[in-house]
Amino acid sequence: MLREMNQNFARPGLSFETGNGGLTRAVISTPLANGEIYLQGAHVAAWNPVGEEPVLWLSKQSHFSPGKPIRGGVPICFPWFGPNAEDATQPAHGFARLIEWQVIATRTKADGITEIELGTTIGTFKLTYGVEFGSVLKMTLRTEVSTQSTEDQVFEDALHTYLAVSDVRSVLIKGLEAASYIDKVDQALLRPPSGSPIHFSGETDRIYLETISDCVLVDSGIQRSIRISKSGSMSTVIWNPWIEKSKRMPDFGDDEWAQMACVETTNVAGNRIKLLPGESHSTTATISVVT
Ligand code: TA6
Repeated sequence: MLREMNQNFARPGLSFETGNGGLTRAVISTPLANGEIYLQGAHVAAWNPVGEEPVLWLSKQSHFSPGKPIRGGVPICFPWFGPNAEDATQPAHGFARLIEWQVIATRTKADGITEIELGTTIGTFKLTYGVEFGSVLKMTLRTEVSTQSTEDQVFEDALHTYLAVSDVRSVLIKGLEAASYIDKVDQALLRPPSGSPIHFSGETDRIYLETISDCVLVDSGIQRSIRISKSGSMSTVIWNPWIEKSKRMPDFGDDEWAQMACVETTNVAGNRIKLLPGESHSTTATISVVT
């Protein structure tokens, strides 16, 4: 399988190999960037521009087994976010991150960016995911509703990006000062805009609504700022589990909470999406190191 995959899709700077847990991954190593993406969940597990420290965080205790989500990198949440509203027995964040996607194409673009395109089908939804590994990381999830569908379809999507930070207590996130948010740590209350950058001092789990803003994560501990730009996304989720929740997650080291912050590019809650048969929607997140 690997040999055939490399025959069909490998190219200079991109090859397929057996990764953690025996899962198949594409490894990218070019003059612009290094990266990894697992076929399971079409899960971007690593990315850094050449010369830069890792930008994505990955738990040292992550599962790497079929049907289980990888902890870190960029999980794809689809067709719902968080627990399933109708059926608590369904997997959190939907199926997209639990199944193996198919490689559709790989390309080296004129500017040296290496692109991989994967696809899968979930019910009446056809998903394609294009990831560009370059001096910036660009991820586009395209959702299309089959023309065979007899009714319109509603879904939530999220590119659930885990960013690596020096210490989350010395991080600020700018860009959401003017957005109202659902505070999942306080009874899911809807709170008004805070008017100031986000600072982490405890478990933080917020869904910012009706916002198209870029975010900038300022990490004063290593003098690095990371920009998270987006298109086709009306909500942004900010998450850090802090101490107690980290201890309750078997695939999350007890002390790892301080080294990560999630800035998630989403369409969730009141910003969920409705498509008619044959319609499509694309959600794009672009991650760049700005200093
Ligand atoms: O993105 C925030 C969140 O919805 C949190 O509530 C937390 O559950 C996190 O996602 C991780 O979810 P997971 O199912 O990957 O453990």
